[in-house]
Amino acid sequence: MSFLNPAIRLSSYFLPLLRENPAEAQIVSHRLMLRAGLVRQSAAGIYSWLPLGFRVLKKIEQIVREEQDKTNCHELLMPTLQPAELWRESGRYEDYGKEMLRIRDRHDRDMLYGPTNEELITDIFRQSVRSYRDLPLMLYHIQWKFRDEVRPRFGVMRGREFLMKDSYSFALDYASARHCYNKMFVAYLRTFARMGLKAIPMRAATGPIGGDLSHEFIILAETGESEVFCHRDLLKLDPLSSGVDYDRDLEPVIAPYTSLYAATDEKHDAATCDVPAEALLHTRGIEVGHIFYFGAKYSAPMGARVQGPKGEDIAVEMGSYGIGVSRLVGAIIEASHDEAGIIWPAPVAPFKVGVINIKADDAACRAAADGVYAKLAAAGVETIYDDTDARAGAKFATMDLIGVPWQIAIGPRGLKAGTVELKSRRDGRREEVSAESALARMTAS
Ligand code: 5CA
Repeated sequence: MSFLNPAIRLSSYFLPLLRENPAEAQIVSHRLMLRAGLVRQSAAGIYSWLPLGFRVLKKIEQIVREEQDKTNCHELLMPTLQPAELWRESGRYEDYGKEMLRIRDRHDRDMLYGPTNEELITDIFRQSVRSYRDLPLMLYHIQWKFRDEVRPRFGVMRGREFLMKDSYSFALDYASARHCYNKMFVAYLRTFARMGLKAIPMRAATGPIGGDLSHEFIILAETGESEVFCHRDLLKLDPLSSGVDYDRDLEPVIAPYTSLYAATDEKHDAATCDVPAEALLHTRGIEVGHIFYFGAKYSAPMGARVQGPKGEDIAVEMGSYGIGVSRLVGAIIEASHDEAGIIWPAPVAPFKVGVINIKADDAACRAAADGVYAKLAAAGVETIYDDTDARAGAKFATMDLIGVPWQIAIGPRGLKAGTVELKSRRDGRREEVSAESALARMTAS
């Protein structure tokens, strides 16, 4: 069930489409996001999410949330603005450099727009958790971040303001911390697979987050910003082929992934790469997630300590785990489009069905189309109904552009024969079927 308005008439919707390709867009996802009325830029790397884009963003967010919740990671919400003091405690305030947007409030206090939340969550943890009995603990939020990137580009792919899901784990010892890491590893595989993406976990550099163990989750794409090396067989694995029990040892679950070579260019080492030339993929990709284990990097300087079973004082072992929620919208389009527009995978599609009245000025067609729309709406099928008086060709082009998985077109010829046209956006297949059978198909799953 979705909380999004299930049924929309295009005549009263806000869907500002662009007929021409916007000059500023260098990659297809950016072009299509602007053309299909998903986003509008308000400043370099900062975007408003228009109604259609907002729906997709919320769908992605919900899949991310469901898979996090299954790992027993708990959702909270931290603010976007953070006090500089916390970052002085960890030593990152100066280190973070120009990417951090620094703000001074009216009392001359140094603040910042959070680029990530390790310090803030560690502060929340240390105020309340004192005993090993409360560990392990995993918390996450889905919140806007700001990084003053030197070169924001490719639309929402490399934005300055962007939506991230970030989780944080607190554990008593290394083994428990690794279990948290493995949980997130598996949850990420499942999350991206549910969106129709093949995300490959790769050994990666840790950058300003720190630590010495991290994996980036990468979607292969020529337009991606990361250069990657990996074994072809990784593409054959299906994370959804079996269920998962997060309380069990997860090493056997991640082994099929970690035992095959996969590394981003910073970690790639031709000397240790054991992949035969014909099985090695050397290509580019989009980083949609990144998980880190960094031990006591924040807990030690910030005093996030608990009492162990023998009364000893222990700095907790931490990890953090990010997903680029807004970047995923672009990444999914890069992976799924054609020359006519976006092809949404069903689980993230803004609507399931587009209803088209082919002959706007025909009373019988209008009545039939209204009827189909009303039934879909009543059944709670997410539907967008093109009830405008645009030409049929323009209506089909709009539905193709916005990428709704199914189209039901109602016209005079079909009405006579007692049929509507049901089209699948993904393979372009058209079928003449009765309105009842089209409705039954759309409400079935
Ligand atoms: N604190 C850690 C994990 S919570 C962290 O910040 N990791 S990160 O830097 O790798 O970011 C997590 C994810 O956010 C990335 O994998 C990427 O998908 C997304 N992301 C990072 N920078 C941007 C950006 N400028 N625009 C859009 N998405 C971004």
